[in-house]
Amino acid sequence: MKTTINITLITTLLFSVAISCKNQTDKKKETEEVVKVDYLNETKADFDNRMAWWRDARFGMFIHWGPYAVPAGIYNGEEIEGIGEWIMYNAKVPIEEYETYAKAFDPQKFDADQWAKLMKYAGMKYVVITSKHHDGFALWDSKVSQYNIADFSPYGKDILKQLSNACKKYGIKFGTYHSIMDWHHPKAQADTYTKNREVNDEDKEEFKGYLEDYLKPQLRELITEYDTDIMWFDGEWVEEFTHDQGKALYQYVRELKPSILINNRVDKGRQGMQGMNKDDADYAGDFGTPEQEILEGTVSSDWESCMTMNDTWGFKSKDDNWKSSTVLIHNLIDIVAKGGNYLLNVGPTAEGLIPEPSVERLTEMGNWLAINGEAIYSTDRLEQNFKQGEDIRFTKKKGSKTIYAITLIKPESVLTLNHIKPEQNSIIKILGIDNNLKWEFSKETGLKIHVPQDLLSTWNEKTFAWSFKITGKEI
Ligand code: FHN
Repeated sequence: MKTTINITLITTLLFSVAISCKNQTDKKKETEEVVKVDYLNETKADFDNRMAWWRDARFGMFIHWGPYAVPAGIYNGEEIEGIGEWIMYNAKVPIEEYETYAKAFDPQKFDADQWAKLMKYAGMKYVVITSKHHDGFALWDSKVSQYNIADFSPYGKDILKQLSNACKKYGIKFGTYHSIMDWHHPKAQADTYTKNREVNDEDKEEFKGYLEDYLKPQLRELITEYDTDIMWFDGEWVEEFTHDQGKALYQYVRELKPSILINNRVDKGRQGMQGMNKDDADYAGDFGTPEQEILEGTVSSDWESCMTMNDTWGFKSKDDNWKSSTVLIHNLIDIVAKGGNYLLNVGPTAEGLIPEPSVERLTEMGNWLAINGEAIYSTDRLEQNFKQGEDIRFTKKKGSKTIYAITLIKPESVLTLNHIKPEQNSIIKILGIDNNLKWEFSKETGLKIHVPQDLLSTWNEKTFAWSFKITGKEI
């Protein structure tokens, strides 16, 4: 009898413990569900903290690379107008035929370490590479689709894995460009890109399936397996994609990695190539994306100007219209003086080489930044005046009284600055030149800096710009 009572007692006890554990688990689960973070309503402090490294970085490399580098702008013996990565659309290449380019894409000369070293030397602090462009081809070993560099191409290896590892080695943040539009996927734009036909309700319904069962699982792979720091969306303009889907996509990506940065092309707010969000709704995205242009003036939100070095993002064998190093360096200075970032593109060849003209320009940008980087990195724009005339730009070192006046042309023997009042004992120098320059200031005549003739005579075609370092304040 005693034994029976004990067993009953123990069973009752275990049962009540089980019930109480279940209640706690349910409560915990319920609490967890209640705690779900709304990343679309982040505090300013959390946002500033998350954006801090990107704002300090100022300069990154954009890479457009994929099977479009194989035709390199030529189709059926003819040069196809337009940007290289759009050849599938512009030449109305049937999917099966375009897949032959993917089958031929075998970049044996690709060297991730060499690319990361070039970024480092050029002074680029982050990279954004096409994980999947509009053609739908994945540059990583995706388990979601066989249409990728590891399974579909003879190359057979994971490009993104190699590059993300190399970037880590050199301290460069790794980001991916991912197209929402997809000319290869049957539930996306595979059947419209050649016909430009009207999008109907069935297309919109199918597109939801593509988003949930294809796009999001591939994003999960990229964010969880490649430790992506930036998700740079594009192709958001397709009619099937909605503002609500954009906000949900932003939330989804942030839940996967709360610290990740996401551009404004995750949603539908972008005002075309000008790149900044309309302010007539709660559009998602951490920064605006002017494309092939620089904002005229300054704005209160974060922005990054993305540009090509020639006229195409993806490699075109016949595009030799390269911007000079002077133009590229002056673009960087102008963008940073206005409080933006510069995302400068390279379009590697099908063999895996960054074109020599790009390497030359990036090397000269690196040479300039090795001397003048302190006037670019971790700087803010001045409150009132980002420039004086057309040939002087200003930046200010974060959290200090150091101001840089950057002259884009060789200055006169007396450089007059109208908006800077130096501290009484301020030493004024040109970065990279150790001479303390003579100067005087008055409210009437402003700041006059004397540049000796022997310094002026050192200015040459590879000087590009001088940064005058001043301790003082904007007036
Ligand atoms: O259609 C794309 C284009 O191929 C390229 O990727 C640029 C660079 O951001 N974005 C779109 C054009 O606005």
